[in-house]
Amino acid sequence: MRRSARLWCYQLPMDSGVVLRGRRMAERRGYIAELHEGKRSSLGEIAPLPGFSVESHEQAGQQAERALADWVRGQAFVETGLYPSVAFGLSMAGTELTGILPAAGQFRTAPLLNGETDIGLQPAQRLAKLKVGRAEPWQDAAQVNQYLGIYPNLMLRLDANQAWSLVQARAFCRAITPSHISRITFIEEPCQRPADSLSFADESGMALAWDETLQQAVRQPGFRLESLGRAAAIVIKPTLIGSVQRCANLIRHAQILGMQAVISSSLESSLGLTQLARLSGWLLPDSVPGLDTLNLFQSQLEVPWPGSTLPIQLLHAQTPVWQS
Ligand code: OSB
Ligand code: MG
Repeated sequence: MRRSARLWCYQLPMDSGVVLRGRRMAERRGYIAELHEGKRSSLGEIAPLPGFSVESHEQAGQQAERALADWVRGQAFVETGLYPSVAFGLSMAGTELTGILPAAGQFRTAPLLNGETDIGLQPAQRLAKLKVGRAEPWQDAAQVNQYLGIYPNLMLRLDANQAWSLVQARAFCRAITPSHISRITFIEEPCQRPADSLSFADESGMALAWDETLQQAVRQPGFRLESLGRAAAIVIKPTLIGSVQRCANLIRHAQILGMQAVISSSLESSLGLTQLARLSGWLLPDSVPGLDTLNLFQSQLEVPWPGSTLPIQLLHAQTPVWQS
């Protein structure tokens, strides 16, 4: 069947308050790969996340062009040697093209709380996510206590982004109302050092999730999930991990080890985010993904997120940066 492909480049303005690893992010840049084969077509997002991805925007674009040119000439996508963001975007477009990726998805995600306890949450909300580690540990704990006190059915995922020493993590835990500990489904990366996070989880009884530690460890050749040490969960950011196949293998491995897996956003546009919701619904039908990042943008891209009222920027309003 006849193949053709295009590569688009997008730039989306972000909300003024988006800060990532201490850097303000005024806009998000990335690429969209478009595949055509016979009558079918599909899209995939390639958007390295500055400060998190090893590859730059430019490196990802150049590699994507080469891989797409090979694909148009009849080769299959080979993920070895591809940057994670490129492997993810191309394999996503591939699974959509062949109809493997179901159209239905898990669009119910864990909402990111913004620290104002009086707003937003429906009384029926059962799961939300709260960032900690930015204020003093006792202040974070007070906020957790407040949310769990106000919403008796709420469970919380916490994310400290490796902010604490073991001493600070202990101070946080001491200030949590003891009966609330079991309503923290997990805390992502409490400590600067993974070994301290493991000690903290052991002594506090709080369930631990790897995020940064996992994204970094998968880059080592011969990586094995067991080597990370016992945690209750792993957070998988496919743009930082790689192909759909690699994410699926990781999920299967986590399940064998009795770990929960959660698919999460790397600030993809609405196009990539809706595909992540479909990927999560497909590979993890019982899991709520961490995809509540659309509202950090001022507009969507091409594919709307169900129910979102943000304006939609269309790909075809631009010209592709490459085609074949
Ligand atoms: O800290 O987990 C993070 C998004 C981009 C970069 C880093 C992070 C995130 C998220 C995504 O928090 C949302 C989620 O995981 O629920
Ligand atoms: Mg995290």
